[in-house]
Amino acid sequence: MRLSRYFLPTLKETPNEAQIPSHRLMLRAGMIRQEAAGIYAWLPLGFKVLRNIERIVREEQNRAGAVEMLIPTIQPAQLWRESGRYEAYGKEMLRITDRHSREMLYGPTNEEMITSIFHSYCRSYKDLPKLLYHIQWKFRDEVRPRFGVMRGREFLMKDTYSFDLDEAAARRSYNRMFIAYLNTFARMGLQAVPMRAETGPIGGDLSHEFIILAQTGESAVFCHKDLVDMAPPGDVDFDGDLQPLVDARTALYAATEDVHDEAAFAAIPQHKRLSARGIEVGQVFYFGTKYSAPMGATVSHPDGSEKPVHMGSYGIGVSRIAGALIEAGHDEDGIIWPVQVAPFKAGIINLRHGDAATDAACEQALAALEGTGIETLYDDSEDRAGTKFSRMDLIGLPWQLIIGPRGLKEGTVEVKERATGARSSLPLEAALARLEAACAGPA
Ligand code: 5CA
Repeated sequence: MRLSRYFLPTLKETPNEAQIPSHRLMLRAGMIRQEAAGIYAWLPLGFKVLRNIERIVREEQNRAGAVEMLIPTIQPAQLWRESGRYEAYGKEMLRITDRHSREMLYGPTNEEMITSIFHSYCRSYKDLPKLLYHIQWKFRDEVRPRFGVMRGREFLMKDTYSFDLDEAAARRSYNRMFIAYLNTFARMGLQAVPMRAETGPIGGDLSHEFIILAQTGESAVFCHKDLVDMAPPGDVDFDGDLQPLVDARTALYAATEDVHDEAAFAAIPQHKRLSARGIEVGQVFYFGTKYSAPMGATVSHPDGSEKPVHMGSYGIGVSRIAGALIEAGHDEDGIIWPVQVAPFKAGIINLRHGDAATDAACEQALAALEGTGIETLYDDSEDRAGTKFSRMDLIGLPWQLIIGPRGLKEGTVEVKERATGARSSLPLEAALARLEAACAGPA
């Protein structure tokens, strides 16, 4: 992609409404634009990141045995009256009236609708278990939308719902998601710690939040330090017994502020106690029959009895992760994307636009990189070198290829790794091979 054709409206000034680095950098790097409080347009660079996050989330859901579908954003209020949540949800719910005066709402979550869909088709233990998900926009009229996409009013969520015969089976579904979440966040280069959490308006008595430690996080959290260095489960058999893997993580103390137990925390050896702030990137819930009982979503058991199906729900804040990744990866010059989610894996800087040899070498590099599937942004603008350097650092592409007449005379170009700032001069062919090797491998 040539910058001259792209749409990358970067800002020189730091917008003063932004209080945390990720919000500032997303605005400055031309990733998002605020359209109303807590509502953002995703500009091309931001949208690419969002799609990359979504792809990793989807692949890991599919690997864990969940099945993707898509349900609407607008729902009839009637469904929520059946579960008893219509009034209970309060002002956070955006209520809409259509031309026929029918009460509708913009879904803040989807337990009711998925329960209704499930029950229209599945009536027997033979239909179980089911694990269904979608990736869809939500709306919550938050009291204090802030920190950009971290706490938006409109935001993109992956929500999965499990349907099982009884509590024991429902816990197996819970475990699947628990393990899938650890792998999902690890693939994005994030270390997420599962912590016991409050269930809030979703309900139930078993819940974990997945927390990324960050000074700017909204939640106060407390945990055993060993959890922070634990390796992700990796390639596991999702049909096997996942309980030991879950137990290894839940045996150590970890809780969010709302359910924090001072005495249990004090029992951890002092040097292993971690009291920190964190960003909640996902949450899993087991709530049994909270929705299925009032909504009459029963299934027949092998003994002929009819009982409400046992359910859980499992959310990931897809759009919030874009911000969380920046909180976890930036420096004073800008964003530092991990290769797996980077909007482009490489950027080419042309140091002398109009110089025939430099232009030709840049074109050759662009064709070669894109030919091997490495998405590349070529800064072919007439801006001065300093502007190009700072823009490329700001948008945080993992690799930069810097090409100019002086180097070319000596037969070299420069490769810069954004994360470390390390630069090396080498012939173009060798530089391309280096980038191909660095960007290859499992994304
Ligand atoms: N139905 C359940 C699970 S599917 C549910 O709604 N869970 S939730 O309320 O915890 O939301 C799931 C995830 O969405 C959260 O972990 C968080 O990462 C993200 N999220 C929640 N509210 C917002 C918000 N206002 N802005 C951005 N992301 C949000």
